[in-house]
Amino acid sequence: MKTDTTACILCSRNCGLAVEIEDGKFTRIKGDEAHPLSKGYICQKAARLTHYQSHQDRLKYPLQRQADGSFVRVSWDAALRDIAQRLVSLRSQHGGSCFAFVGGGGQGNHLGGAYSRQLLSAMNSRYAYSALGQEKTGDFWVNGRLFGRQTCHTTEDVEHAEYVLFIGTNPFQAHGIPNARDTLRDLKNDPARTMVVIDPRRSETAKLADIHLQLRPGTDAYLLSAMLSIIVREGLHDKEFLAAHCTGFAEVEKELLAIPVAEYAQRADIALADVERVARGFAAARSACVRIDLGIQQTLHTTLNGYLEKLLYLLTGNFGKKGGNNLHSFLLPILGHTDERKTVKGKSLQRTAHHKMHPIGGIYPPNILPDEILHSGEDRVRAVFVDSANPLLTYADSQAYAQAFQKLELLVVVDVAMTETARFAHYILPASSQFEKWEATGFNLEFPENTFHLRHPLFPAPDETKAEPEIYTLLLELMGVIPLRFPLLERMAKLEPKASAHLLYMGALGATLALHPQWQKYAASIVYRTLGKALPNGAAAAAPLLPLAIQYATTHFAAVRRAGHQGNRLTLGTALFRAILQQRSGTVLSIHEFQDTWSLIKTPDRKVQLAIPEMFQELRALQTEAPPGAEFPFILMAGERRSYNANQIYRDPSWRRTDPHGSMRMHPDDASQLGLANGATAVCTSARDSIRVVIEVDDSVRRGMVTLPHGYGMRYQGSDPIGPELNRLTSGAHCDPRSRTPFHKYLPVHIHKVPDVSA
Ligand SMILES: Nc1nc2c(c(=O)[nH]1)N[C@H]1C(S)=C(S)[C@@H](COP(=O)(O)OP(=O)(O)OC[C@H]3O[C@@H](n4cnc5c(=O)[nH]c(N)nc54)[C@H](O)[C@@H]3O)O[C@H]1N2
Ligand SMILES: Nc1nc2c(c(=O)[nH]1)N[C@H]1C(S)=C(S)[C@@H](COP(=O)(O)OP(=O)(O)OC[C@H]3O[C@@H](n4cnc5c(=O)[nH]c(N)nc54)[C@H](O)[C@@H]3O)O[C@H]1N2
Ligand code: SF4
Ligand SMILES: [Mo]
Repeated sequence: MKTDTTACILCSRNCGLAVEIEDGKFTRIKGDEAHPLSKGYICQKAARLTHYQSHQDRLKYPLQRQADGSFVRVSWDAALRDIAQRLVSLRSQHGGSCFAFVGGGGQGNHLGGAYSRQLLSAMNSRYAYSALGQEKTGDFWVNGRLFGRQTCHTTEDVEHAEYVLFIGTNPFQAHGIPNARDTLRDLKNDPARTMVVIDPRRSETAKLADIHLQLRPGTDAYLLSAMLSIIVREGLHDKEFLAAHCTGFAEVEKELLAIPVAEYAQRADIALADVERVARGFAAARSACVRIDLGIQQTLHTTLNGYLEKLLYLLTGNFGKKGGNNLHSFLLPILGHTDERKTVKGKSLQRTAHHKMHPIGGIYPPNILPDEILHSGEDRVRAVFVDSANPLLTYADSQAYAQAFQKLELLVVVDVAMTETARFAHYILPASSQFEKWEATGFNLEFPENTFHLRHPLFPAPDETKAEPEIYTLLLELMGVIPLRFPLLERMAKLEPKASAHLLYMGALGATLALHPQWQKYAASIVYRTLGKALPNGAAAAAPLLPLAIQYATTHFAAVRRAGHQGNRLTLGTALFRAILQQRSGTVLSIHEFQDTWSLIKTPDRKVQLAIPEMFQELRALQTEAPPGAEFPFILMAGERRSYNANQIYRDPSWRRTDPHGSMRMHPDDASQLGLANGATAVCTSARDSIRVVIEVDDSVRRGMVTLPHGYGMRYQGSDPIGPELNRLTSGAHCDPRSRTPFHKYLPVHIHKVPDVSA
């Protein structure tokens, strides 16, 4: 038996874990007290990680699909050579935009993304599609306008705020905030602090709240704009803050004063007095912050919701301060900046061939990908790599995805498991699990103290599995975009790092890339093959963290020093890199001061640009928007976070202690009207398709609203789908027109009782 440390890979919190291992298996999993952020905290899902590490769907060998749909085992060499050759030939025949990359990292594995991203460069394509493009890109778009860059991402100081507003998020189940259940309990138990939840369901979080505004689904834009209007009408905005740190307030104020507050409160089905109470309470608090998630990001007015939510803390001066919302630093560059109005060297950003859609934060929206493959134009997408994602179950419109993936000339899936998506692939490449390789998450979203956890392998990589850094580097070599050897860099890498502080290596790397600028995009694989080989304990995959740590330490010099790392302007980054390599429970990267928010902002004058004309237009359009029609009697929240779902990461259904069917929650009055009792089977029909569901009568949902969990529908060991195949019901077109993120939380449906066969 050995004990070791690692982190949970099931959600963006990546809590530190202390594990016991025997015979190559986890025998005990608990929170790691030494983890600088989670400090021993975990939720019920982490203790079941054995179900991720070892299960019957794990892939062992590269597989190639045969004409009859079956798969045969092939060698890595044969698979990668054929893939490389087909990619090169597609690129020369059709140009790089025939290639798209999907995924590139789940909840805990972003180190591989530094390598897989290089394949887009090798293909001369920008088409990076990922799950972020179906939830967060509307938010990133707004950040770009307000703060100057889409990489300016905000966090919320829930632990210290006097007044906390949770809008469209259920942290008790979904987490997303530090040590969620402890943090929520602290909030609840402190009479001096107020917790408000805006959610159409009396969620587990709402049950702990001081105030719950149980609004009508999809009406957040009405409710939030009414709150903002009350704030400016009553002069509750922070005039000093606005004058010092923002531009454009006068224009925003004019728009907000035009809002018919009482009418909008009614539209959201919230008593005006309650709207006023929350608006006034939030504005008056000494510190207040807003935490949001899918409840406003995957429903009507996605992008506008993101704007209004941010105006709440900006107009009240709760930005750049303790207990407010703040910008934060990133170590791994998981987001880019792609302003659709700008041109690069006279050309506008690469828009897609069919939908003419631009990327946001460097990411294209999965809602459009099937059309980009299926259209008949010469410039359609013909080859796709899927890595760390299961789009056949998780992206809108499963049928369209199935049809599109069948049409591809080349589909390669890199995964640890035989997934629903992998079944469509020409090649399936088996990845080592996240406990069998060096890994890390780029979800370092904290401020003022930010952390990073480089995880070391706990188990040897089994069978023929390989880690992504090796897979993608081999591919680049076979495609001929990088050479096999870098003699100078290899020599420099071997120098004792303590004496040279890696600086000689970095100098040689800089010189090599200056001499061969065409290799710059492949720096990750180059440092992996050279510096990587010289790193202790086989940590080659971590090599790209050296240049990233240097960059981080240069940008956040004082904050990195404040976290206890020692060095001067030249050596601090290499010291940070060594700390990351050595500290097995995670490293505090930086400790900022709240006023540093103003150095993280990227507008030329370091002021927040409050006025966004496109958002004013959407705000005005609310006034004339028709209320929803009556053809579909129910609004389905398609994708709820519960105790026993974790995206598509666990496949073996025996991990669940409850809710084996992933049942549909329905209000008792609705259930009795339809003649449905607990456990009854019903058919749920959207404009797209129908699925069978099992009913769970539950008075936490509003009347007219039903919910189904996200993260079911797997065919474990080739079984029938287990639980709802949710995205058979959704469609690509049901989405925000600006960001193209789906309205999964607002899916109009019919529900019918399945006639009792025995009757
Ligand atoms: N247990 C578990 N935890 C997870 C995951 C998981 O699969 N399982 N997945 C992780 C991932 S990838 C993500 S992105 C996060 C998502 O985390 P959350 O967004 O917090 O979780 P959801 O349950 O999808 O939705 C949040 C809430 O939105 C509410 N809602 C629905 N419609 C509306 C509306 O119109 N307005 C408002 N204001 N609220 C609405 C729902 O009732 C629900 O309580 O969770 C992460 N954590
Ligand atoms: N209708 C509806 N659809 C939704 C949602 C919803 O609420 N409603 N939620 C959406 C959200 S917010 C998200 S984030 C997405 C999530 O959906 P996806 O982006 O598809 O991600 P996961 O479900 O996490 O799937 C992760 C895949 O990575 C594989 N994997 C695990 N470890 C490794 C590894 O080390 N290497 C490789 N190569 N693969 C690995 C797993 O086996 C799994 O197949 O789903 C979205 N889909
Ligand atoms: S699922 Fe999320 S909150 Fe729960 S232990 Fe894992 S990382 Fe922590
Ligand atoms: Mo997500």
